[in-house]
Amino acid sequence: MAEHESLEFGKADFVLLDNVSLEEFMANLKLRFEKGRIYTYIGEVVVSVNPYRAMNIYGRDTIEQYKGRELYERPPHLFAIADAAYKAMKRRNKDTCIVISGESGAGKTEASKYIMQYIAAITNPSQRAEVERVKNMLLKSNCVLEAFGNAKTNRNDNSSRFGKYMDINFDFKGDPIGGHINNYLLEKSRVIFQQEGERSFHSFYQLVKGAPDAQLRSLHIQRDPTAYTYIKVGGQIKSSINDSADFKAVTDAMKVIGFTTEEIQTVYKILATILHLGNLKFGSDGDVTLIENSKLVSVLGDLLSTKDENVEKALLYRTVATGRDVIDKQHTHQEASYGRDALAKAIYERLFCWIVGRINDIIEVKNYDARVHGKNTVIGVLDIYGFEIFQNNSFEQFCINYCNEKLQQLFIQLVLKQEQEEYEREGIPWKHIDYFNNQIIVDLVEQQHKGIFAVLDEACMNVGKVTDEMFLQALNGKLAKHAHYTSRKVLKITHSEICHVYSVVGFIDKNKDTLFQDFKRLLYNSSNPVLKAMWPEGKLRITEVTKRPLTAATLFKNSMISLVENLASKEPYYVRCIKPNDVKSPLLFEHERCKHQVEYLGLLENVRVRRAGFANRQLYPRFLQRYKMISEFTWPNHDLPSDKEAVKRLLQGCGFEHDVAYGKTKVFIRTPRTIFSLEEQRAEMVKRIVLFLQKVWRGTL
Ligand code: AD9
Ligand code: MG
Repeated sequence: MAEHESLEFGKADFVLLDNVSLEEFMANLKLRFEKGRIYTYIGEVVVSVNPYRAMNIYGRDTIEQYKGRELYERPPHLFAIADAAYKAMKRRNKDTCIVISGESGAGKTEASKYIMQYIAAITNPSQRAEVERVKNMLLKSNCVLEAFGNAKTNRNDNSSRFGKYMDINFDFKGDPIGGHINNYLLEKSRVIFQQEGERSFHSFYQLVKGAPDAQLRSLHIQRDPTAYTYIKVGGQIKSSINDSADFKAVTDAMKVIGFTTEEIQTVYKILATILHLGNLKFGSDGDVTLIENSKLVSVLGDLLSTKDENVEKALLYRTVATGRDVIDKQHTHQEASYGRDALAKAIYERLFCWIVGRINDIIEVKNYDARVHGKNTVIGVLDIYGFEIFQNNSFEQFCINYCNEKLQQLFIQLVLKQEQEEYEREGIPWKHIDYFNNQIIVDLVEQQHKGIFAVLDEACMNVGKVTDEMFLQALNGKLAKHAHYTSRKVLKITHSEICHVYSVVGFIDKNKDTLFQDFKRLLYNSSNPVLKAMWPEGKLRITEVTKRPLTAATLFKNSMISLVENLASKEPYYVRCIKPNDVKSPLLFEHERCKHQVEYLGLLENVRVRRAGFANRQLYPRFLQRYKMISEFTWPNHDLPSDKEAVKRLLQGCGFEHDVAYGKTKVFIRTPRTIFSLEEQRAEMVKRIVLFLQKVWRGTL
């Protein structure tokens, strides 16, 4: 258990605390942060505190130190967890996943990148060109996704505004052969609006600041981000990020991944389209709605490769089917603005999903025949948007925070609940450890018929005009008695240490997420094949479109449920990130702030369960299969009445009796050191057996 680490740096594993109390936990966390030890274990869980400074602990030599080592042999590190997940996958042919959680700015995305770098660095020792190519594409995809999916918020200068789950596939040798990315609900409202002090997605500023003059000219864009309404709403154009250099890096990354020139050009045309849309102004002449700056219409026509009059018509009219008749209905001023904003959001979201889809096409596993090469296994890395509460929280925060509750529930299920249930099932003496089970909060949001999402969907189904206010009243009616729901003018959820407050303004609209059909047809009819391919549903005629699409909340809920199912089917490893302060300082450990996170992440309960529990457990036959050669009672076969008796005998012989417990079907081992020692003895015996056999073969015995 990292004994080589001196105690001056605190305890490397919280399980080793003298007393498991919040005070001791916090003192250890603080001491380690101040000494530059940002990682600490709780058994196999890594607790990480954002250092807010460059740390010299991710280089080649550090990677070498962790490669192939057991968790407790080296100081706590993300690399050790990555290695453990990799080893488990390789040794046992099991799919594993690494779940990274923590609030916004706590360091999840950085952690996910270090983990991927580590995996890339330790694989493909024979330098196969194809594997190198795959690894390079996997790493480069991060840079592209961050450009389009991340933005500066008031919590984090590089905040992920989408959830990302990436599978890396490995062949039987343990080398990466491909991957797949799932993305979750992009915060597309940011395309048209940002809170004060925030920015839109990096991609826009990168284009305006970094694109060569000729390219900007062809896009009709000026080199001045403040000229574009949509990306200056937050009043924050600058950031700690170098947009101009990033433009080049992202374009290069797209090329390396395998985007064609036409595709890359289309990507930038779409960004330019959005910037121009934001500047489009509507006016009216009597009853007629007009576009004031009509010059922009031809710019849009050019960028979208379609006729100007089609653009103008789609912006000002919508086609409505009344019985068998189809008529063009003119938008009011307000409807036209609404339509324009919906279009800007929709094309950005579609672009983002298309980018993910293209990356997936390119990185997906090809030419792998499982019958020849054996099963290909997977390590999944989950990096989502962290829990966040701003001055003003809307539908997006509600979804993001629900997603975090869902992941916390998975952690509870796998780490706190199942663990305790297993001891009870196996008949191991056990004193139950209490924890707050947030299932009730998850239910409050997602339950069928009664949950907040269900009430929202119901409100959106109503044919008449439903306002956000009416939705809130419906919630109050249905949930008034719920212990964790409070509401007056806002929607409020309280539990343990957390209180989420949301304004319901915009919920109905964002949930319905309507985009006039006319826009879909406009984009589908573009003569740019890349753009056209993004809008296949534009093919439908107005009379063919009848089915009501699923709401944003339902789509998100379904994707979260399947994400959690997927994670639960794999062997999970956890990284729990903590944000030490709100001012991005490397020196400040804000006690209350950190304590709060330790509490709601359930870390103390994690230590308690872990400490009272056992690091390792194995079915008796499996245990024997691996270690039987180290005992004369079990090698080559035992004659005891059961495998359980045989395992007892073996462990007694090794002197580990005090460190184990015998369940009904499994042996439980308390400390990793015992396993380590068993492994050493086994390796020694294997060596001896091999030598012995070699001598037999050579006839020298
Ligand atoms: V959010 O939920 O996407 O808003 P994250 O992903 O948890 O959030 P992120 O990884 O983006 O946070 O980290 C925020 C910032 O903290 C980074 O941009 C770095 O400046 C800083 N950071 C985080 N981890 C490290 C690290 N290991 N070393 C140095 C770090 N700096
Ligand atoms: Mg992030």
